This record gives sequence, C-alpha cells and structure tokens, in this order.
Amino acid sequence: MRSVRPALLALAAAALALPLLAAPATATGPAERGTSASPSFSPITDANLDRLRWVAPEGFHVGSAVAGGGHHLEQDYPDPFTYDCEYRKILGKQFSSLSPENQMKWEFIHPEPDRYAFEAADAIVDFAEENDQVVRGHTLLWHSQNPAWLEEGDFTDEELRAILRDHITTVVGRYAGRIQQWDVANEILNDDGTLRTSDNIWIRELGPGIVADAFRWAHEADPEAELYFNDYGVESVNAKSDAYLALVEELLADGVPVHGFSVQGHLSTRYGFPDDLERNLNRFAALGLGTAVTELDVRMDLPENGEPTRQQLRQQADYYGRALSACLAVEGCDSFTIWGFTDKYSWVPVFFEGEGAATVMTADYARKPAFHTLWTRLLLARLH
Ligand code: 9MR
Repeated sequence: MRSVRPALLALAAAALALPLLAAPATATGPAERGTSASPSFSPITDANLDRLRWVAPEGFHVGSAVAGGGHHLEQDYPDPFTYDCEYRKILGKQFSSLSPENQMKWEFIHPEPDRYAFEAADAIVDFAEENDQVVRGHTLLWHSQNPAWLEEGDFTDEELRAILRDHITTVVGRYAGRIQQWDVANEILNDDGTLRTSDNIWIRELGPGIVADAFRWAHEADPEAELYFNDYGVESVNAKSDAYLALVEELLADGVPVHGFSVQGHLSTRYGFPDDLERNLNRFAALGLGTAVTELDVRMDLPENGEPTRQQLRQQADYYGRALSACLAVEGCDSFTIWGFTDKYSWVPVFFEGEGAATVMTADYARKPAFHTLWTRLLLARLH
C-alpha cells in the first residue's frame, strides 16, 4: 500500500488541477454540498493531498471523535487530546469535523446540580475553530453516562423537566453558532424499535413527549444547529430504523425541529456489512432530513499475537470504504465521522474482550488499508 503512494499523489495532483483551475467561478459560488470548512482553494501540494479532509468533496465533512474522558480515564496514559502532540497534529490535519467522545456528556459537562464543567468541551471547540473544523455535539438526552446526582436524585416530574431544559439551554446556548450538528437524542430505542422506557430516565419519568421538547429547546438555544437522532444498530432497514422513520415522520408532522438521522456504525468483521445502508439512509433523506455516519469503527477478533492478518485488514478496509461510499451516494449525507482514528485510544478492546484494531491507524499511527481506502474514495468522489 505504502509504495504506491507517491504515484497516487502525483496522479491525484494532476487530476485535481484540471477541475480546480478550469472552474475559478466556484471560488465564490455556493458549495454544492452546503457551507463548510472546505479547504478546496488551498493549493495542491503534497501536504494537502495527504489529508483526508482536503481530498474530500467540497462541503463533505470527514470527522473523528476526540479521545478523552470515558474509558480513557481508566487507562495508563494522560488525556490524549491535551497531552499527545502527535495525536493533536493528525486530528487537525486529517479531519474537518470533530466529535467530543465524552467531553460533552452529562457526567462530564454537568458534574453537579449547580455546576457545569466546560473546560474540556471549550478546548475542543476552540481547537476546531483554530483548525477550520466543524463540531458535532454529543449528546443531550441519553440513558448512559449521566451523573449520579441526576440518576439517583429524588426529583418531581416538574423539577426533572426543568433540569433537562436548563441543561439543554445552557450547553447548546454556550456553543450557539459553533456546533454544526447536535446529537439531541442518543440511543432512545431498543433493538425491537420500542422506546427505552425503563433505562432512559427522561422517557421513563416524563414520557415520550420529552423527546420532542428536547428538540424544541435545543432549537431555541441555537437555531442554526442541525438537530439529530443518533443510534447504533440502525445501519440497515430493520425494526429499529423503521421505528425511527415512523417517529421522525410523526415529529415532523407536529412541526418539531428535527433535522437529521445518523447511524453510528460500530461494525464488526464477525458480521456481514449492512449493504442496505444507502437504501436505509435514503428513506430518511426522502423526508427531507440530513443523514450522517457518526461513529464508524470496524472491530475484529484479534489473533493470538494481537496483530490483524492481511485478510482481516482487507475486510476492514472494505467495510470502511462501503460505509463511506453509501454516505457519499446519499443526497444530504455530508458528515462522516470515525470513532477515533488510532487503535491507541479505541474504546473497543476495553468493551469487547479479544477484539480490537478497529480504527484506521495502528497504535503507532501507521496507516492501515482502511485509511488508504477512505482517502481513495474521497478523492474519487471529489473528482466525480
Ligand atoms: O467511546 C466512548 C467511551 O470512551 C465511553 O467509555 C463509552 C461509555 O458508554 O462511550 C463511548 O462512546 C459511545 C458513544 O458515546 C455512543 N455510542 C456508542 C459509543 C461506544 O460505546
């Protein structure tokens, strides 16, 4: 893979020169895929060609989660985003969208009833601005990673409703105009498509109507942000994605400001690729929604020596490539995020015993076939 890179870069440079030089009008015209932190008009240099974000089609955001909090706190390394210089360099260079992996979740950003802790989230949003990147906010209404004071508190329904409203107003309001998309409601359905009525504190205590309120409050706090439903296990057409489709239709009919539906994409080479992903996303696009892939990774069973085989890496690259191609093929699927770019910080080995190597770079930041596949498909889409 590595040996063909210089030739590929030269070819890409030649191919890209034509459309860019021949169409100067696009420099001031509207971006085809919407406004963006697009680097299209920076010069064609080897350094630029070496960036996923630069070879991506105009207006298409290629993102990564920003490692920190969550499982990282139990590992024997310091906060990756703060302390790992190489990590930060790659994050700024390769990606045009960032998703805080944990730093905007309730337990981090709202650790006590009357105290918010914005430092880590602020640092990410500032970094994104310095690097001409957009941010996906994650997340506002979820059953997991809520602080004990909330989950174990003794609140009346009215108080609980006020707590959620204040949280959304405060957090969304703080970053108003600086967040491109918010995962307003995360993982609110069970696999059979029913609402999580037992483990989601908001739905359990306040009923399903609270979901619509969360979208309304987020919209009031930042009218520019695109507001999303986000979940896993909804890559295919199945009971769960069917239920989201019905829910979104109902909310849109009621005038609730829902703007998008995103699939997380935590895939495994144990299972086949969800090859109806494009068809599924198109069902939501047909409702006028934006769509996105928000947390892609592809885990595998690690051989005894811990090193993936060439065949495993090929299969992984194929899954990454197909997920990207599905998104690129759908009108309004303009945001494609991987859940971390290096195995050094991946959540996978911590949560799935014996599995790992789920990202596009090794722990030493060596690029895997999956990285090259993303690069190639982005470039081809841009040239198309
Ligand atoms: O990657 C996150 C990890 O650091 C946390 O420990 C974990 C706790 O649940 O959450 C991980 O991120 C999840 C994301 O927020 C929602 N979708 C599933 C992701 C992987 O579990």
